[in-house]
Amino acid sequence: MNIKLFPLQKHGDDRGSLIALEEGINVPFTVRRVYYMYETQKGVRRGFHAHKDLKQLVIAVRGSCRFLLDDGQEQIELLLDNPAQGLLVEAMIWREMYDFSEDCVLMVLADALYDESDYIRDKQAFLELTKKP
Ligand code: T46
Repeated sequence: MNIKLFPLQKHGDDRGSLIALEEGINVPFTVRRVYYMYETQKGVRRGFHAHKDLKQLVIAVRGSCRFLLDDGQEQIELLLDNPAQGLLVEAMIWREMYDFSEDCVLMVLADALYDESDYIRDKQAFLELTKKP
């Protein structure tokens, strides 16, 4: 599956921790947009879409949540619970996010501006598009 979960270098000292996100170094694309979700309510499931082209790096900067990722052939579930871990999600991956902790802040770096026409929100259409001949 076209995703990657990788460690982010932590600069820690007795004052605390710091992580730098740098284009071309640990962010493998040009960052055109950053957004974050927080105060996600208990029991909420978000996402339910894939992107035609968008590439994103997702980091749980605080708290935790689970991801269901599906490329049309296989599904995997991941727990994001570490601000020193990045989840790179390429295009054409169906995603759902759930089990948000109360304090979860999920930050996302994206390689394009917001564009509703890049979303595939119909699971059946997504499965058709990703079906192997
Ligand atoms: C994704 C997952 C991980 C904007 O106006 N600008 C933005 O940049 C974004 C991301 C959203 N919005 C608006 C569109 C909706 O009215 O904010 C509202 C909530 O967005 P959405 O329902 O798409 O949120 P999620 O959590 O289902 O999905 C988001 C991203 O949209 C998506 O690209 O991969 O987080």
